[in-house]
Amino acid sequence: ISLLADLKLALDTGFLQLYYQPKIHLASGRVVGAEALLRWRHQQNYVAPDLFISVAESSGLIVEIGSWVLQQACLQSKRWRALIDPDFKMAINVSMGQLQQGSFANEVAHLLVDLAIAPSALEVEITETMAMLDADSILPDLRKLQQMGVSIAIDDFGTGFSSLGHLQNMPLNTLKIDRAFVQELASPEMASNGKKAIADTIMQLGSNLRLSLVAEGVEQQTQADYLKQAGCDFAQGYLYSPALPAAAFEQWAVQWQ
Ligand code: G
Ligand code: G
Ligand code: MN
Ligand code: NA
Repeated sequence: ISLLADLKLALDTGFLQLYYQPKIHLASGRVVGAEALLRWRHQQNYVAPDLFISVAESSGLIVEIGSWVLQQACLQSKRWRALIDPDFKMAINVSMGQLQQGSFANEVAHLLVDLAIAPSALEVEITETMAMLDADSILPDLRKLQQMGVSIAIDDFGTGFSSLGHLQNMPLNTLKIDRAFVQELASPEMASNGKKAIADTIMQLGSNLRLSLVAEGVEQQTQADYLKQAGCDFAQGYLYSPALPAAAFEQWAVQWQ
C-alpha cells in the first residue's frame, strides 16, 4: 500500500489529529491563541509532517485534509473562547493547493456562519514563498478573508524572498519571525550576530507596517525577555509548550493562567 493510500485511509478513519501549540501574549503572559499542527499516527508511530504533507500536496489530497483541519480548528477555537480566553485565536497552516482552488474564502465564510464562529477566532498562515511566488492567484481570496475579519499571517518570515513593495500591497495582519532568527537571540555573542540583526529588522518592519509580530521557536527565557523589550507581541515555542492534543492543551492552559 502506498503512503498516499494510507494517508487517505487515515483521513477517513480518524487517524489524522490536530495538535495545538500555545501562543503567549508577551506583555501579559496570557495564552491568547494556538497554532494547529497536523499529526499522523500510523502503525504505532508518528509520520513526520513534512513528509506526509508533501505527499498530500503533490496528490491534491491536501484540499480535503485542509477542509477537515479548518473545521476542527474552528470548532476548537470556539470552545477555547468560552473556556480559556474570549479573544482566543486559532492559526491554521494553508497550502498553495488549497488557495489555488479559488473557493477557500467562500468555504471559510460558510463554515464560520454554519458553526456560529467569529471570524476573529481564525488566523490563516501562508508561507513567505507562497505569497511571493504566486501572489496573483491567491490575493483575491486573501483579501476576502481579511475583509470578513480573518487574520492573515506570513509564516517563516525572513527565510523567503520578500519584495518589500509587494509585502505592502498584501492583505496582512501578522509576521511570524522564523525560528532561525529567534534561536540565537540568547547566545552570548548575540551583539555581533547577524541573525539578531535580522530579527531586529523584522520587528522594526512589522512595527512600521502596523503588523502584529509572533516569534516562533522560543526555547529560552532570555529569548522571550529580549523579544518582549524589542516590541514583539506574541511568542510560541518549547519554552511554553510543544504542540499538544486538545485535552492536554486544555490542562496546560488551565495551570498556565
Ligand atoms: O510540528 P511541525 O513538525 O509539525 O510542522 C511541520 C510543518 O508542517 C510546518 O511547516 C507546518 O507549517 C506544516 N503543517 C503542519 N500542519 C499543517 C496543516 O494542517 N496544513 C498544512 N498545509 N501544513 C501543515
Ligand atoms: O508552520 P511552521 O513551519 O512554523 O511549523 C512549526 C514547526 O516548528 C513545527 O514543526 C513545530 O513542531 C516546530 N517547533 C515549535 N516550537 C519549536 C521550538 O521551540 N523549537 C524548535 N526547534 N521547533 C519548534
Ligand atoms: Mn506555521
Ligand atoms: Na514556521
